[in-house]
Amino acid sequence: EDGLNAWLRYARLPDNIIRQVEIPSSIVSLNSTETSPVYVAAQELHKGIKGILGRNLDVTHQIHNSRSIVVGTVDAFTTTSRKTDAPALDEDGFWLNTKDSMIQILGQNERGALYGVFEYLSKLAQGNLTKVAYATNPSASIRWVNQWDNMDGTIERGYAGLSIFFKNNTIVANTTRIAEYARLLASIRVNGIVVNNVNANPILLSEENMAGLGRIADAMRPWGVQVGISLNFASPQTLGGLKTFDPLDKSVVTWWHDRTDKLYKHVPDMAGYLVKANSEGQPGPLTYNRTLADGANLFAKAVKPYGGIAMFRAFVYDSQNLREANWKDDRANAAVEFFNGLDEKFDDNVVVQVKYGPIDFQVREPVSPLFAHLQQTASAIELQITQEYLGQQCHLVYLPPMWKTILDFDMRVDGEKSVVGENILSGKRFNKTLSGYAAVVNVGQNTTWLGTHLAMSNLYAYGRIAWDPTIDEVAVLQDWARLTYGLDRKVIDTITEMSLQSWPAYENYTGNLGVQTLTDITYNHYGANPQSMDNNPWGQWTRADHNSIGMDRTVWNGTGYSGQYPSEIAATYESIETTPDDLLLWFHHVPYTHVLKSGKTVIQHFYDAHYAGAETASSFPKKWASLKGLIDEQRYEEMLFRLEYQAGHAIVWRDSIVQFYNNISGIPDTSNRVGNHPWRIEAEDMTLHNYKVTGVNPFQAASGYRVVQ
Ligand code: BDP
Repeated sequence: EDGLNAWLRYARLPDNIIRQVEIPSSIVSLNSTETSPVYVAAQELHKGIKGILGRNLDVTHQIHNSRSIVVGTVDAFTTTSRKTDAPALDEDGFWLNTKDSMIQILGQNERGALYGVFEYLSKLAQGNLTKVAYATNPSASIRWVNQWDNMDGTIERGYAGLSIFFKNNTIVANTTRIAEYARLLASIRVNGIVVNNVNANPILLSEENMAGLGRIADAMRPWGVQVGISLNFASPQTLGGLKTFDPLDKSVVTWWHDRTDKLYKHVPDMAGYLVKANSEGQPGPLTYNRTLADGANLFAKAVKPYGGIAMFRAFVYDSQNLREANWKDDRANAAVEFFNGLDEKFDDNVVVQVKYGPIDFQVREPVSPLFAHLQQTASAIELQITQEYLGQQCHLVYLPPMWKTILDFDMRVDGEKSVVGENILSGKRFNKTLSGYAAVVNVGQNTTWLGTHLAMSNLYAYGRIAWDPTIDEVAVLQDWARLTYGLDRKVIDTITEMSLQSWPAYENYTGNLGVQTLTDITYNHYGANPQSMDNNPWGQWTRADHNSIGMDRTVWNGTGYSGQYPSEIAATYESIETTPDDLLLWFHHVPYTHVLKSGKTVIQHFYDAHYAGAETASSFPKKWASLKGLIDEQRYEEMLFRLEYQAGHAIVWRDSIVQFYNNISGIPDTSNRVGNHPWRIEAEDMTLHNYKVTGVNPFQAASGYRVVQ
């Protein structure tokens, strides 16, 4: 198995389970148009049942008898004069009733019916034969993914090969993989996708490419996935030849409206736009002294007549003006500062898309305080499935436990319960209709989609969590594991154990106590390079010196960031005593000898955590090896290769970090491991053919400062 089918393998159940399954003899799809989600849903049902049970059911479009599985919208069903107990559903919601001889899979809309079919098949594929009758509705209306695909076919921060969408500055001719991706997304109830990089190339708006977007949308529409695009703010100038891209200039407004009208001719149901402005060198409204709201509203107005939305990213910061020497400078402050005073200024179809933490997808961050400030403005959280700072799919890191630290966090806005997922992103806390989730996925042409098999649990879980952020991340993982690898108990237990250990282990051997991922910050964001985490122009600093470490973000003495939270939370973070250990260095600058709540010093915690993390990673290949013969050879071997690599790389991480801080602090490890490199085989001690021993930069990445080249 090469991974292409992901969790939709529809592998045949064992005979003893199949014998217990009672299933109607036909499928009725209440829509006979081949491109409709309901039609596609019935085909999927046919395919799934054939795979899982080996039964070949008829598909018809009329209900002839009650022994059938009926798929359609509630409306279409009731016009057949049949009765249903389905309660009133929200948009995209569905009703699943397997208790009666007629199985009802009914959606509020066609998309909902399709989701219901995937739910039914998922139960069947897991051998779950319990009869059920229930309705389920999404927590939020926006459940999107973002792709950072470039027009030349490369993918920014993509680790699974070239783009399935673009090649040579145009849209690919063959949309097969695009439709397959839409099917995967539909199965996890994702309803929108932005297909191109937020660092957008205006060429996407050429006549030819707009027509190409139409083909992408045609391939994804049957699966209920609406297409949107990222825009480059300067396009009226760079592509349109205008003198300006000032968002309030008449010719600019006309240009955007005209392009938008043309786009909607090709993609009548386009989801909308996504805009990265005034960040990391991208143009934006601030160039003309206009506000971010002026910029966002320009696009919102253009898509409004078509029901589209303008997603506007909160990831706005000015790296030119950040100075580490200035104790008060702090990139973490940027989003709230830039959006200050704008909450009432955005049009109602603008959605501000906010990264989960205030910096940039680090291994641990506190929740972005901006969620508490956007009370009138619609907002969505931005998560990252592509593991940019988290091992780039070469390391197993199951992300939902990390996402849960954000989604389950109660921001206590005005002293009231304001849990990020349940209350804020659901729109309930501030009475919003538009709100939700976006995740940067970056699948590529690799048959595994994300570059490696186990990384797919993150994509699967993302969709399920966006639908219901209160869902148990372990249960979701196990659903995914059964669908992907079958029902063997040992397989499920082993994958569960490894996955749940993976994020804590990664945090242990990369960056502890909220100090950020101590990676190479210059560009690639991969591998250990703690010294690059200071004096860089991106404002990702640890402020480490010979005696102390951490960013003082307090109001009384530091950058003032903790004051951006609602008062109860601000008070917690303001004081060292009440800040949890795992965010200590995010909020405070302390001596290496500072004693944590755990009783250890900061420096000893660094040492111990790094040895513990690497030890956990070294157990992964052994655990995986115990599954030999229980899963197919191809996926077994490919994953073993990655896990062995991770085990080795975790040692490099460990030794780099502990050596660096041992050097800079001069404080010995009480267990006397630093410098002794347990379990490490020194390459320079081996007999080398065609290799030479040489120096290395950063020095701490190798024991003895030497590597083999
Ligand atoms: C950073 C990435 C960069 C993205 C940027 C963004 O390193 O490639 O363009 O975020 O989100 O994490 O805009």
